[in-house]
Amino acid sequence: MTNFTPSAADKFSFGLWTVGNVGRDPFGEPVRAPISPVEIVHMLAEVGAWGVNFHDNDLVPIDATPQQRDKIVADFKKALDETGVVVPMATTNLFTDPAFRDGAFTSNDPDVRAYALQKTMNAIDLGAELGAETYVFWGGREGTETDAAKNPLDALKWFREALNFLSEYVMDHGYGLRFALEAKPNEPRGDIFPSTTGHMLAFIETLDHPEMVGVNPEMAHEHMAGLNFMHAVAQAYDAGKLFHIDLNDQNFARYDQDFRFGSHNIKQAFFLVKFLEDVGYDNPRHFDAHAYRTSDYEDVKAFARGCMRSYLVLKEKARQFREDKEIQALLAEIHGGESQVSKYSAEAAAQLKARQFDRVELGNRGKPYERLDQLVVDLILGVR
Ligand code: GLT
Ligand code: MN
Ligand code: MN
Repeated sequence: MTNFTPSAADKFSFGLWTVGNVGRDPFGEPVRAPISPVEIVHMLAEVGAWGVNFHDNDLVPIDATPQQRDKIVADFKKALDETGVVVPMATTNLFTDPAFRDGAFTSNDPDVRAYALQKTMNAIDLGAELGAETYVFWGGREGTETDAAKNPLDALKWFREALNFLSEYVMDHGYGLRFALEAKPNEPRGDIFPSTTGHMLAFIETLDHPEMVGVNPEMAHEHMAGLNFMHAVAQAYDAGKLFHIDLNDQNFARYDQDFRFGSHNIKQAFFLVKFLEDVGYDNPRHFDAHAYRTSDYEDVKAFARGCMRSYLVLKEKARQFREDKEIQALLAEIHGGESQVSKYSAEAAAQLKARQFDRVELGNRGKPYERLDQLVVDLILGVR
């Protein structure tokens, strides 16, 4: 039995905005005093995380002078060197500043679209300087409240142009970064586009350099849309596009709660971890969550430790699932052998057409999924 201590091999990361979240919400002021990026790096090292991610302005304030920027970056690098914490991912804040009130790459204002590109190029430089290998695009303000105002075909065209431009920028500078697109159906916009991981996967194929663009699915965001997160992750993986993942938790049909991973939908979390471990997912495991507003910073550490611990506990449960004789015997029975039809040939089609099926008998075949599912529930609840 493991003691569930995180290690670098787990690739657990947190954003500066996650453990550094001050607890502001639409109805209330911050409840925690801001802590500096340097302090956050030390806190992450203390709880055993591997990586730290940031938006440009989590690290460097939007109105910093070049001298201030250089000092902040030097202090941050020193904290990374002292702790061994790495920067796997960086991103751009294209949603807080009022300039982005109608979006960034998809704003109706061409000056804003150009400013968003400029801001992202600078942020990519910053991410590359600190060693990031993945660059996330979360378009929180890319969307509408009224469809009278914006044509989604224009928005898709502008978003595509921006990503094509930035792909060339990255290649031109030899940065070796990969892009990961993160979807969310709504909030803060009435509707955000593209809205789900599935939409993103289809959109990627329309880009000039689809090979360098994947997705960053977030559990809470797919749950907001009422979808099965593990299925979205599996489709991204199948397409070779699971470059990054945002782990957290979320009650269905609510606002973006960004709860501690494993805090709410334990069964979905189990099947997700099982999937990632079964396929040998080896990219960062980022916890894009924040502590309850009731927490102080001591409790924020409990939050961060809890995210990682739940992942590792579920990883151990996934191992037990694989080694459980009763579960495996049931699975073998359920799967019923190899496919009989796969590749088309005229002969295979003719043979299949000639075959006699006992449709009634097929319809009478039950599946012991209740038994199987209860075994899984027992396993998760720790009574197996
Ligand atoms: C913001 C959002 C997240 C995104 C982050 C990256 S910022 O907190 O809610 O889901 O992953 O821009
Ligand atoms: Mn979220
Ligand atoms: Mn996220």
